Amino acid sequence: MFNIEEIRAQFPILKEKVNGKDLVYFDNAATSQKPQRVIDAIVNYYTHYNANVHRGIHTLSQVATDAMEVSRRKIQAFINAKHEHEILFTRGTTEGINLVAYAITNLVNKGDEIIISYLEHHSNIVPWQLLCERKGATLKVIPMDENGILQIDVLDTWLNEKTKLVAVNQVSNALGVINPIQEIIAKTRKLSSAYVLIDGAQSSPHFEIDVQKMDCDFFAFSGHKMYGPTGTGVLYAKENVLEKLLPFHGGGEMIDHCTFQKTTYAGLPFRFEAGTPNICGNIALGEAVDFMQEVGIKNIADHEHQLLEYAQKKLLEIESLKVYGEKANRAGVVSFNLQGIGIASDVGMILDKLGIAVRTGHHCTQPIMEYFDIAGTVRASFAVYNTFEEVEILVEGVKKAQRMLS
Ligand code: C6P
Repeated sequence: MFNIEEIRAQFPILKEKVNGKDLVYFDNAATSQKPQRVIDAIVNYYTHYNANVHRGIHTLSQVATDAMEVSRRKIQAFINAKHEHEILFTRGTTEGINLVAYAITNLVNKGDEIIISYLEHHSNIVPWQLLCERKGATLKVIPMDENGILQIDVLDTWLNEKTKLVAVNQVSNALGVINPIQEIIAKTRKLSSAYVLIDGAQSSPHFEIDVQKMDCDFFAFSGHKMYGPTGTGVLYAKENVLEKLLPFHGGGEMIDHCTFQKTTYAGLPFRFEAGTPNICGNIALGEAVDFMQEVGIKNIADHEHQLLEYAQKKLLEIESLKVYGEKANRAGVVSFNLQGIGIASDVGMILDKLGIAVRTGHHCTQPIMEYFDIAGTVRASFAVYNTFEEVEILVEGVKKAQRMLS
């Protein structure tokens, strides 16, 4: 049974006061709050078994190694990957995408094409621009309409033997639009031999993820947006694809044998995990996955969907308020502006005084803002612990901002 009070009781930060008011945290797309069990996992690691992993014969090192590898298997199950060595620990989505953009360097040639979409976060734009510059390849961008819906028909003519990679997000962080990734993957498989990378930063906190069913080659996501610690993330990649890639970082742990003349590399996943990893973060991420599984991913998705619908309905009752992507199928995010009144950050600052945390600005998606000819939006993003009462506080806060800025 889904009991919101029991869930909220697990998040100590929700008892904080901000500017003398109860905290209302609607900046979950930036980073979510952490349940006590995740915080405890961090404290427990440093209190009882802090040691480096995969290196020591001593007991603590083995305990830490086992705990981190248990976490890798939890994540494998969470996204239904076939093999645990297809789970690479990263610092977050950004690092996962950069890893792929570097590691496929030798598979991309002059004149090849990489396709992304208009709805991408800068993390899924810039690494591909850098790759295109290095290799003389071309970047193509799937257009969108005024509802933030991708016009994927272009793929019917764009996909061919020159296409090396298609990289799109499952959910847009700026608008919350859910993209038709199954159709994009199906078209890509039918018309090209390109790899497909899915940026799952904004879907993994909200949806059930099944990478085998999805049939993507890469799926990158951030642990800190799904109740895990900052500095954690995961890159899933198919085993047969990983085998073809260049290592990203060189260093300890990723070698088989190292001489001054030549180095041979370790097996998967360690070839792609050079250096001491974020051991305690990776362990605590496993705890976050347990939290989500115990609440139930479907329960999380249903609750957040209801919050989103309610927030949109109430916000749209405010005169001159525009929701971006209003008509699109969305998850987790409502992005809006009070048209003709102040700028997004003015609204955000007034909300902050009321204890309400939202993000304002371009959300690292400047092309989307340029499309709508705006500097930014006010973005409220939801997590499992948010309530309908909090949505009402937000709506009253926006009305107050409107009065103050008119
Ligand atoms: N979006 C937001 O407030 P990192 O920072 O590596 O954990 O995630 C990058 C990233 C990549 N793709 C998408 C779709 C994202 O939303 C993000 C992070 C945050 O919207 C911080 S800019």
